[in-house]
Amino acid sequence: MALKSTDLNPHVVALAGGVGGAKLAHGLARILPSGHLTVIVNTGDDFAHRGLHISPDLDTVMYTLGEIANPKTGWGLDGDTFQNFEMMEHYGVAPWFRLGDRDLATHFVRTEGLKNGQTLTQVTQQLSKALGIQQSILPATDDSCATVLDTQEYGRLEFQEYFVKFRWQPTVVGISYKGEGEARVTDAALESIAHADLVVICPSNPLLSVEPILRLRGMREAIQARRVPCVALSPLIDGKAVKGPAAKLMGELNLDASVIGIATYYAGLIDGLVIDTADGDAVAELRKVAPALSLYVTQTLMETIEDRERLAGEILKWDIGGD
Ligand code: FO1
Repeated sequence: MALKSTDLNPHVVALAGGVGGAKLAHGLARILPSGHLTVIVNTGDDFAHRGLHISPDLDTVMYTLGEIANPKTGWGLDGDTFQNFEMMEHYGVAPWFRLGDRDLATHFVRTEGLKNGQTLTQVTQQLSKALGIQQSILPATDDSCATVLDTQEYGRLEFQEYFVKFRWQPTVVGISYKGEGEARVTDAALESIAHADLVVICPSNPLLSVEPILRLRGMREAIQARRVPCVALSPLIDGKAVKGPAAKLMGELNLDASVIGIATYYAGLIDGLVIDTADGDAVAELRKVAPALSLYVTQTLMETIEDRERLAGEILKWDIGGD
């Protein structure tokens, strides 16, 4: 099913998590007119740290769309300083989670807003508006839905302990999505899907960034009810993650860390899968395991802003199901 040809400027809903997802969302933001892109963001990485409510994926998407993200790390603010952090070290209490001096303002405003009864959706709108961002950035839920990892070495770890403190090295034997079944998709997120012409699952970690969104009550049904194309981009190229633990984690959980594994993971939800040219030789195998899945082979590594725009443009022009 192709995008309705009348949709010269479709309404796109992108599901995104960390750095990789934010890059594609940025490419879509740069080529779609304002008001045509909604980014629904994972909040399973959120945690309370030194009294602050931290929402890393919301901040990464916000800073990336605002073109003020640190280009080297993908998270935090470009050009930020860490004097607060150095003073903490001076006191001998340096935390393992580095918060930049300007980045702190985001956490202060968010924590204050939530304490004053605002929802995470409202605070995110306030922050992104102040940053001049045209697109709608929505937390997938306003309820808490922390992702917890069961590890061989340390037992249960909160997401940021696993990801940052232990640099995602522990061996994961299980993942639980706290709030699963209770945490609800926000009305704003459901509304955006109800008006979508295309749903894009960004090249984020399927287990850590996308699954927490899909597990929310009502999300899968909302996507499937729409009967508009839903496409995913593989976060793996030639069996490796561009960044982060996706391949390692899939291996630890006995999933096939390849485009075949990604197609299988999203089976029943997606109509199309975008894979890198490095995985072109997997097309025959993909046609066998997922005959109804449309495939698009292109360069999916996004190293420049032009890469992000090109890839986003190819997805919008793709006649899904036409292949
Ligand atoms: N990632 C790190 O590897 N080290 C950090 O010290 C760190 C601090 C940090 C502060 C604010 C923020 O929004 C993100 C931060 N991240 C850091 C990245 C974050 O852990 C990940 O981007 C996501 O949670 C996973 O996608």
